Amino acid sequence: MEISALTRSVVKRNHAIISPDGYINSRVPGWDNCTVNVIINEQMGANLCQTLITTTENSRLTGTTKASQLFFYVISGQCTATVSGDEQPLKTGQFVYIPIGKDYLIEKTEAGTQLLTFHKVYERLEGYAIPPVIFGNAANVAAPAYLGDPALRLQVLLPDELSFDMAVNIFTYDSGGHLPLVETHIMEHGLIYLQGQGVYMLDQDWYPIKKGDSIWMAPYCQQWFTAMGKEPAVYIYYKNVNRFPT
Ligand code: UGY
Ligand code: MN
Repeated sequence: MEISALTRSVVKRNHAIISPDGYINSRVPGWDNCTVNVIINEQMGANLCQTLITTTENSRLTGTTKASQLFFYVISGQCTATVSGDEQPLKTGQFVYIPIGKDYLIEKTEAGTQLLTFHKVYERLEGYAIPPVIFGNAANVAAPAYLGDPALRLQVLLPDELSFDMAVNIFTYDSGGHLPLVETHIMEHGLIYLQGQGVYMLDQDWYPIKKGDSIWMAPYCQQWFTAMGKEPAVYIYYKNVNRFPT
């Protein structure tokens, strides 16, 4: 029998690991007939929000983005997304970016569909328009080697333009591939593992990580990862970008 007093989740001042064994559901107004786990949030000390939604066959998620822009990514399953009247099917690996001030509706959900969301308060940049709605598919995004290492591939899902203040990227590491340096940076991350396993170093602590685990890294949380096991390790992550450091 498993001992229920154990977990791999940790919540510290500048990083957290949230593994599914610790999930407790939240009820979110407007997001009906689904299970919502709020994984990263300002209550934790973060400046972003990350949730994981698991649908039934008649889930309906509706609302209007206000201060925060919203990014939905289909981890598995399918649904449709309607933003400002434009309805598009979304299957595994597809996503929609919803800027501020837009009505959205997610419906026609296959039972058990898993949706990831990232939310960030949008910071306007003088002289630049608010970004448009973007529907996309990770399968169609180039995966160049990261810093010249073919064992690491980085896909950039949102346009690399100054009007965007958040990036969402997919990082793939072949088994044995690792970050080439310990990153120490002002940008914050939220992420979830889509596949594989490995070991993450966060602020000089070492953690085994696998598919389904999420991580929050505050600004300046030191970070390094190595992939291990029989398949590549893949995570999708958020990063705040492109604004003047105050
Ligand atoms: O974009 C990044 O900062 C990325 N290389 N960090 C990470 O994967 N922990
Ligand atoms: Mn980083």
